[in-house]
Amino acid sequence: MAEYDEELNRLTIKLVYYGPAQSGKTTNLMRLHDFLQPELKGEMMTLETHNDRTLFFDLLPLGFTAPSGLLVKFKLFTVPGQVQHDSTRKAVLSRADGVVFVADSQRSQSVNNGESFGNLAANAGRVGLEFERLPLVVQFNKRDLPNILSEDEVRERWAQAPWPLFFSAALVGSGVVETFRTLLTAVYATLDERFRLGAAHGVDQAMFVTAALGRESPA
Ligand SMILES: Nc1nc2c(ncn2[C@@H]2O[C@H](COP(=O)(O)OP(=O)(O)O)[C@@H](O)[C@H]2O)c(=O)[nH]1
Ligand SMILES: [Mg+2]
Repeated sequence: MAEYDEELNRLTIKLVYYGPAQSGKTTNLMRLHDFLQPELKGEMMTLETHNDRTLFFDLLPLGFTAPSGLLVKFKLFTVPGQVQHDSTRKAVLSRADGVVFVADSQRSQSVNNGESFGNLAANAGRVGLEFERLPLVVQFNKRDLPNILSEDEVRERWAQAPWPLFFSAALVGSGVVETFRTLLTAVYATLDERFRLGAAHGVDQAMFVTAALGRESPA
């Protein structure tokens, strides 16, 4: 639920990277941060929790001004993946406008992926998000490693799922921007419904995505 500040005519959009411990959430955020031009991003910040960290940064810290005058900003977060940090995960997930679920492609991690995805669905409910309507992109990371599920296996397992699926190697930056761009596209659709971004504010999907990413990025 994006935060709309009427006085400042400002919309702040919250995007969250969720997933099991060590799947590459932090690496995604760092690569994305590297990719963005300096004027588009705030500093990478961390909130320390016992033996893990929540990372976040502001995207468009000065905001993007829509033709209507509406100011649009983004905040990007990662959650700590360890099972014991559930209260932090809930707090970070609260009021999220969109989520990237980062799964670890290694065969050994299948159970952890499944548990974490279940935890996402449960916590979405607990913080009052309607999981079925939450803009979500699923990313299978660490494609560079041996002993990973094949793309066909992943596609087969997720065949019934409605969410876009990406394959990435965040360590070397592959798939990171593509995943994020698709999330922005999904988030635009729900925000357009709620805040009439197109009709009332003159912001179409392409303008929204380009404002956040700052430039055309590799396909
Ligand atoms: N081989 C490989 N390692 C990765 C990849 N992405 C992340 N890692 C490594 O996996 C470990 C955990 O990554 P991190 O981003 O901290 O995971 P997080 O717990 O989900 O935030 C680190 O050592 C990363 O360098 C990847 O695509 N390939
Ligand atoms: Mg992390």
